Amino acid sequence: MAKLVILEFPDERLRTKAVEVEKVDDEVRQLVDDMLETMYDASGIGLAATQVDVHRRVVVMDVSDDGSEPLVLINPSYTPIGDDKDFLSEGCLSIPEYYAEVPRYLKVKLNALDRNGDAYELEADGLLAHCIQHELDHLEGVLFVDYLSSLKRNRVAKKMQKRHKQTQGA
Ligand code: GNR
Ligand code: NI
Repeated sequence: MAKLVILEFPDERLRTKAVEVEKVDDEVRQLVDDMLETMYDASGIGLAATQVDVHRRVVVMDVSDDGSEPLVLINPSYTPIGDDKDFLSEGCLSIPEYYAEVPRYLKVKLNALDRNGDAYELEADGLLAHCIQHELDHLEGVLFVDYLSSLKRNRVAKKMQKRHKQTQGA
């Protein structure tokens, strides 16, 4: 297994739209394992392949308290169950140390393939529902700051650029 590098906003590569996985083979499973290792290491509850600069429709998640329930989503899609939305404070491993309330569907039905390429379906609400919508946005090149005003988004971009300069010692 290998830990992967997570791209950070406003890196333009985060805007890439991911393509469908045609076959769930060992190479895809290796990517899944590396993404799980990267997500757990960063203490995240989800990670989309886009964030590690791989533009294929692969997501890993674990919303359990103790990191014991890994979920693998290949070629995922969701449909809202009902029209209700709620706000929840979201963070993103690609936008470190920034949190904002984002509206998401309260309940969704997820369809995806697992690591064996078998299709499954699951109904989600609460944090899991938020996370599914957040991760699927990544595969489309969308970030949660896109739901904020451009004033706020630009402020966050500036803050991140400053942070990058500091961490690179420039
Ligand atoms: O770790 C994460 N926490 C989180 C909290 C609320 C809603 C979504 C998330 S996902 C995020 C990890 C991440 O950046 N996934 O893309
Ligand atoms: Ni994210």
